Amino acid sequence: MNIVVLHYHRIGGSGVVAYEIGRSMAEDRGHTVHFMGLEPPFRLGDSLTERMKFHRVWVKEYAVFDHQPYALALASQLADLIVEEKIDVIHSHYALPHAVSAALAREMCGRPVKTVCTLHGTDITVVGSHASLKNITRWAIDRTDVVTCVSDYLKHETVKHFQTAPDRLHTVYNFVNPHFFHPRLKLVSGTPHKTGCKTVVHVSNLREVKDPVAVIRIFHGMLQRIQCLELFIVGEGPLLPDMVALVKELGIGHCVRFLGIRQNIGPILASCDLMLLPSRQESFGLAALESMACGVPALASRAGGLPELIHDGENGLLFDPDRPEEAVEKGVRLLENDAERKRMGQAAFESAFSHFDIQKVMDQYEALYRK
Ligand code: GMT
Repeated sequence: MNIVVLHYHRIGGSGVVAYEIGRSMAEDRGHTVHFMGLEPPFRLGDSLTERMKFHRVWVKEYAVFDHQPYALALASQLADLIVEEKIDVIHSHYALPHAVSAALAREMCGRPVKTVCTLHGTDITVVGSHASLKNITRWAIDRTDVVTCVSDYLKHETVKHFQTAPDRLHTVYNFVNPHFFHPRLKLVSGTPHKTGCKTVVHVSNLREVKDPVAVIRIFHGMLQRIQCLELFIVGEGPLLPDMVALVKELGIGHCVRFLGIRQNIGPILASCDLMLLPSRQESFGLAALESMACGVPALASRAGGLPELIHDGENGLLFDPDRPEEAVEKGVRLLENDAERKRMGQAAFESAFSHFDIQKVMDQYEALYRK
């Protein structure tokens, strides 16, 4: 099959999922995959091949525009690509604007290409359901042949916000690539940890929905009970200044390291003891799954789709996001109990690769493409 993948290139879950599906369809299953966007997916590097191509979308700058019309430029150039490359399937990641551009391109080019859209989260819960974009989001969902959601929670939210018929929505969970996330990646030397200290890690784009300021508060609570403890923050985002200010106010700068954006986070995750994810909204929580795949249990909020991958007390820990003291209590208990942490880490690893195995998920996507 000839497949187009419409993706966001910035570091983030939907970009990772889009790239990994494209890569696997090309490398493992022999399809030809055309990534299309403003920049190549961040993991693509120089691995372009005859089966894996990238098409940059050109956007015309013009003084009349306050905002460049990316969605329209994408639709227009996609219409050409569909015809030139005899495209069979367009797979949009994140409804806006990709599913809209795909629907417009199909209409424009006259070729009966099929469309798939994977809804990732805030494209439904925050942006798509906002009054300013609701109609166009519903229009795009209705015109897409196959719509997938990364969790049952997101499926439920889509039905709630857009009254989509539930049988039009397929839950296809996210997955993890063992090449990037695995316990064997644990750093044996060159680890940034202080000797003997336990380590907590948080990975996100530090936006409001992730509640990254709560990470600092919960960590501070843990620090009252465990003397030698370090926190690593991976990522950048709008709440970074608030986090830095709180660290300073609490006087815990010597225990907190802001690592910024990292391309390869597997070795960092695999070298930590606990992943902390206090999100207020999380349709799936790919960062939690990546940490589980590294054998590191996640302590996460009971929010969105997180309980679909984390089973409290079995392969990780859940807490009420309105009760940070519950997170402190559960986190401290696990950090102080090496045997239990090891058992839970093993259970996390096993569930990451049994329930979220990349090839099983690719079977599901490929079956939907064929359908
Ligand atoms: O929807 C977003 O906030 C962006 C998106 C991303 O690109 O990181 O995150 C969503 O998609 C991920 C991949 O499917 C999920 O793991 C995240 O849970 C989801 N984020 C939210 O729902 C807040």
